[in-house]
Order: sequence, then structure tokens, then C-alpha cells
Amino acid sequence: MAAVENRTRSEWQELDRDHYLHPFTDHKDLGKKKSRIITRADGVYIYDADGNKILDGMSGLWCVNTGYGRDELVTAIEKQLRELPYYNSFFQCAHPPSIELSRMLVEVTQPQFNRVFFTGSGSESIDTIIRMVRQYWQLLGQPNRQTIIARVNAYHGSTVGGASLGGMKPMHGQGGTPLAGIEHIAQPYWFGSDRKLSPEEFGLQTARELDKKIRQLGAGKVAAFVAEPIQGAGGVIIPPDSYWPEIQKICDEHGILLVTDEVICGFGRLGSWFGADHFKVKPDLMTFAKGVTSGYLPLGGVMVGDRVGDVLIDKGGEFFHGYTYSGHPACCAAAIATLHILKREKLVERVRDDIGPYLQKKWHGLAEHPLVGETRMVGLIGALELVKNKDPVTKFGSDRGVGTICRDFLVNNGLVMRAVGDTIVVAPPFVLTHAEADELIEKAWKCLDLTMAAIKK
Ligand code: PXG
Repeated sequence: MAAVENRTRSEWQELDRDHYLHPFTDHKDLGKKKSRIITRADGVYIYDADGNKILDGMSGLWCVNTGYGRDELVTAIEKQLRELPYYNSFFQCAHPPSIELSRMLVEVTQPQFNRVFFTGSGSESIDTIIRMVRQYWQLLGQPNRQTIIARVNAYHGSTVGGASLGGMKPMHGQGGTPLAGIEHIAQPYWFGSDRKLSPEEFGLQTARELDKKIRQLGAGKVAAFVAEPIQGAGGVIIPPDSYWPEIQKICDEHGILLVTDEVICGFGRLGSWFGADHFKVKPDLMTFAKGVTSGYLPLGGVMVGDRVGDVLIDKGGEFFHGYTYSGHPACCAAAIATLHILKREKLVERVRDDIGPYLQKKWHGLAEHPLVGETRMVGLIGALELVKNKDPVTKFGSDRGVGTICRDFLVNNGLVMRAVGDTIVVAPPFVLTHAEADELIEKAWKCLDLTMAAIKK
């Protein structure tokens, strides 16, 4: 075996196959196909061990929002590592980066948010939510309010709490999840319905499932409703405009806490600082991760609104919860630098007013392709639906794996997008130029053609 710096692609692949267990992966299958080894990245491009240049239409995994190769982030992290690489925030300690980041997060979030709890990931943030909302009602003398309502096909992470709250059926079959006291209602996926209702009617109908579920369980039993503003991993499900206002109304009527999971939508993805801002709802709590550091280092957290924060602090005593890496100084330094970049380069505004609308227009042009049944996009997060027939809409059988065929053509032609069943999703970095957007669309069109030819065979 060659020294690390001289290893060939196939040597890396063999070591990978023998020793590395990947997340969400069928290893028998991977052993046959072998991993694509990514060795470096710059701007919106990643490069593999064979030197192929690939446009990263997924920002890593919905996170490298300010793009690769940012010296400013590396310098900020390095400076912090030299000064104070680690210290904890337990036992009455704190350090400048975690305090400064808290202040900055309060500044970019809605006025009810004055406090933040740091974690290391989106999943840990969701676990924090589960414990925090249940503790809140306990402290208010309503210990029966413990049930949390989430949605079918939601993704909230992979810890026991995250897998339970998420609505991914295959995950629930493994490892004893879901936890007790978690309920799921339908998702606002209009294209996935029989489309007999208008999107607006369908949005109202699915939102009212929350009301129905609360009444069925008994309002005194329900602690919170948790949802992604736009479902990401579930296939970029953009709810009809009628959906979120109705959800807010129902939460208010029953007095239950509203939690938005902003792990993907937060920090500008929709062209607003948070998904809640875009949909004009007022959450009591928000989870975040990913884009807060542009993915350069792992950091997550929970924005705690005053309704919950005041009770936890005034009545709560010690909240027996926290992680070794809560508020890790280097991760906080990465987040501070990311926020400075987002503000200085006005990237949130750029997604809203410039590259967002530019890519959206071209993306909707893909709807002309015979294989595309629907296109949708908000800010820089979008999806297209591959269908067998457009009118009337007929889907491929899930056994045909058309989405995966298309995804493979895309990657082999220099563009990363993800397949969620037969839905192709996209979420490029905010620094995507117009020329790079053109390249993305050209490659997408070409691979739709290749997919069509392949499935006709
Ligand atoms: N909430 C949401 C909304 C997410 O998208 C998590 C929580 C969990 O975050 P961590 O940091 O614990 O992974 C996520 C993560 C995919 C994919 O295939 C999406 C995620 C993670 C892995 C894969 O789209 N989202």
C-alpha cells in the first residue's frame, strides 16, 4: 500500500470498502460499485480522485452555502484553534466565540428569540427540542402535555430522537424507534396527491390534519408541532401558500408550541434568513445546523423564544442536558465568519433577488422536457418530478429506479443532484454565478435526455 499522499483511487476504494461504514448505505451494494473518492473542492465545484470536475448542485449535503475554498473561514478557524481550541460551557464557563455567536444569532432571528442552546448537529438539536418542550410543559404544571406531532416523510435526523420525530417509515423499522409520544400527520405534498383539489385547497386540508390530530389526542396532551418549513430530504416539498398560515392559526388556537426545523432552510436557503420568515410564521423554537458554518465545521443549535426561555429560566432550575461540544470555540468561530460573509456579500439578498430568480426561471424551463411532470423552487432549493406521462400524470413504478438512473447520469456528466425516489432535488451554493447556473441547467437537460433514452431500451 502506497503512502497516504501517493495512494491511487483504487487503493482508497479498497480501504474504504474494507473498513469504512458509511451513513445510510447498503454496503454489499457499495462494495460492488465502489465509492467515488472526492479529494478537493473550490467555489461550487468538487473534484474526484480521477480529476473529474463536478458542479455541486447540493452544496455538499445542503450546507456549503458560501461555497468551497473560503480562506476567510479557514483563517478564522485556525486563529481560534491556536488561541483556545476547546473549552466547555458547563460549570459556569463560557468563551468569547460562543457568546459573540449567540449575540449575532439573536440579531438575525425574529424578535422573540433572545437565547440560543448550542449542539453539534441537526439531530442533537432535535433531541434538545424533544426534551425542552416536554420540560416546558412539565414546569408549567401540565405534565400530560408530552405528545409531539410531526409529519410523514419529514427528516429530523438520525439519533433516536431525530429518527423518531422524522416520518421516514424505513427508519422506524430499525433500532426500536419511534419513541413513545410522537405522532405523524400528512405532508403538504400536492404533486404526490391525486391533485383533485387545487394546491390552495390541498394546503388547507393537510394543515387541518393538525387540528384533527390535536382534537383526537386531546388538546391537553399535545406539547408541540415540529416541521421543516420546506421538507428537504423528503424531496423538497414546498407547501402551498395556504398551509403555513393555517398551521400557525391551529397552534395558536390550541396553545401548542410551534417549532420550525431550519436545519436546511435556515441562513438564507429560501432567500430569507429563516424558513419561518419566508412563510411569515412565528415559531417558539427553531433548530439549525448545516449552513450556520457553511458546513466547514459541525455546529447546530436551538433558538429559544422567550415564551419557552423565560419559563425554563424562571421556573426550571437546572436543565440536565448538554453536549461536550456545545458551543465548541472553533465551530463558533466558523459560524461567526460565515455570518460575516453572508452579511457582507449580501448572499441572502442575492438568493432572493438575483441568483434565486435566475435559476428558478431556467429550472421551470425544464418542465418542457417530456420526462418532467413538475418543477418547483423557492430561493435556491428546488425539485423536479420524473414521470412516465405528463397528461394525465402517470408515475413510474418505484421498482424502476428512474430517479437513480438519472442521478447516475448527472454525476457522470459533472453535476451532483440528489434523487429522492423519482424526484430530483437541487440546492446549490449561494455563490453560484449565472454562467454556472446555465451549466447546471444544460447538464440537467442533457441527462434527462440520456435517462429517457436509457429507460426506453
Ligand atoms: N433536520 C433536518 C431538516 C435535516 O435536513 C437534520 C435535521 C439532521 O441533521 P444532522 O446534522 O444530524 O445530520 C437534517 C439533516 C439527505 C440528507 O439525504 C439530509 C440530511 C442529512 C443527511 C442526508 O438529503 N439532513
